[in-house]
Amino acid sequence: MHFEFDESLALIRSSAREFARREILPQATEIDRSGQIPRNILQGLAELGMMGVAIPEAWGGAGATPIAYVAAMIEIAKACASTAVTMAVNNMVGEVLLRFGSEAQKERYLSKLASGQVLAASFALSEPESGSDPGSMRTTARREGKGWLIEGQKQWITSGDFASFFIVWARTGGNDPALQGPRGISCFIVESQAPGLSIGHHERKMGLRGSSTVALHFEKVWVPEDALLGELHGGFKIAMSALDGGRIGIAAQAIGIAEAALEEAIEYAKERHAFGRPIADYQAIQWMIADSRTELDAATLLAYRAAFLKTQGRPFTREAAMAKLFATEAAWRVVDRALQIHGGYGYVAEYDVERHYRDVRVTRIYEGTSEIQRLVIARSLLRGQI
Ligand code: COS
Repeated sequence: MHFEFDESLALIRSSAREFARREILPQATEIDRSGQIPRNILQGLAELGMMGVAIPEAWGGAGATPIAYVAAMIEIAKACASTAVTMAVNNMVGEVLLRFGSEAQKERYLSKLASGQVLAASFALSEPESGSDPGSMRTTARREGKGWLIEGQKQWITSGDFASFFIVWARTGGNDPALQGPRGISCFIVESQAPGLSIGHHERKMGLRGSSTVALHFEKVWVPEDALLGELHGGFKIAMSALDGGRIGIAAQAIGIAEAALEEAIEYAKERHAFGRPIADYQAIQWMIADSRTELDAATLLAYRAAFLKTQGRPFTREAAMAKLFATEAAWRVVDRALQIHGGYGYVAEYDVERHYRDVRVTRIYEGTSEIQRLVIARSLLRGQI
C-alpha cells in the first residue's frame, strides 16, 4: 500500500495548484459577485487537461487517472468552488461520452469538450419533479422520421446557458408496461442550437453563484437517430454509473472548499487576539482545528479509495457514495467551525469563509443527497455485496 503520490500525480496536482493560485483565486470573489467565470479561466483549465483529466490524450484529455482527478479537483475547489463544479460537470459528461459514445460521437463531441474547443457541456437528468428519483422522469422521446422528438423540461442544469451540447435523458418506453420507471429511459446528445430547445429561468442560488444553473425546455426538439447515446432504454444505467464517478468529484470539491476554510481559520486564529492572547492559544479553538483536520484527512482517504477502485476498473458505487456522504458532511462541519473561529468577521463578505459557507452547503444535496448516499450504501450491504 502506498500513501504517496508518484511523479505524474504530483505533477498534475502541482499544475492544478499553481493555476488555481495564480489565475483563479485572485478572481474568486469577483466570480461569486458577478455570477460569471471568465472565459480565459475555463480555457486555461482545458489547456492544462483539467476539462478531461481521465480522458485519453487522443481525445483531447490529460490521459491521467481518476486519482489525479481527485487531486486536481481539490486544488481548483480550494480556490473557487464555482469553477470547480463547472470542471466537474465537463469531466462527467466527457467520461459518459468516452464510455458509452460511438466513435463518431467521441469525434464530434468528446475531443472538443476535453480540449476546450467548446467551453462547457451539461448533464440534463433532473426535472422539476424528479431529482432523487430519476426513474420517475417525465421528459419523453418518441420516434419521428429518422430520429426522435423530445418533449419535456429539465431543471438544475449546471452550465446550461453556455453549454454547447447536453446529455439528455428521456422516456422511450411509451406505454409499454415493461418499460416504465428506470427501465424505459434512454440517453441522447442534444446540441444547444437544436430548434425547440430553450433556456428557462436562471436560479438565484445561496452559493456557487459563479456557476450558472438553469432550466431547459424541450418543445418538439427533433434529434437524428445517431443522437442516441448507448443502448435504447439503457439510459438509466448510464446516468447511475456517471453519477458514481461524479460523486467522487463532489467529495473532492467539498474537501477543497473545506481545506481553504481551515487554512484561513488557522491563520485568523493566530492573528486575532482576545483577552490579551491569540485565540489560537485557547483549547476551544485548538479542538475545532484538530477535529477539522482529522475529519478532512479521513474524507480525503475515502475519496482516494473510491478513485483508486475506479482507476483499477473495480466496482466503486458504494465507496463513491461513502466518500461523498462523509466528505460533504465533514466539509460542512469544517467550514462551519472555520466561520465560528472568525466570529462576526466570518459572517460578512469581507472574509472568504462567508463564501465557503454558502458554497459548501449544496455538496450535501447535488449529485445525490446525503440521504440517497446512505440508501445506496445500505442497499449494497443488505444485498450482501462485499
Ligand atoms: N451503476 C449501474 N447500474 C445501476 C447503478 C449503478 N450505480 N445503480 C443502479 N443501477 C441499475 C440497477 O442494477 C437496476 O438494473 P436492473 O433493472 O437491470 O436490475 C437499475 O439500474 C434500476 O436500479 P434501482 O432499482 O436501484 O433504481 P431506483 O429507482 O431504486 O434508484 C437510486 C436507485 C436511488 C440509487 C437512484 O435513483 C439514485 O442514485 N438517485 C439519486 C439521483 C441523483 O443523484 N440525482 C441528482 C442528480 S444531480 S446531476
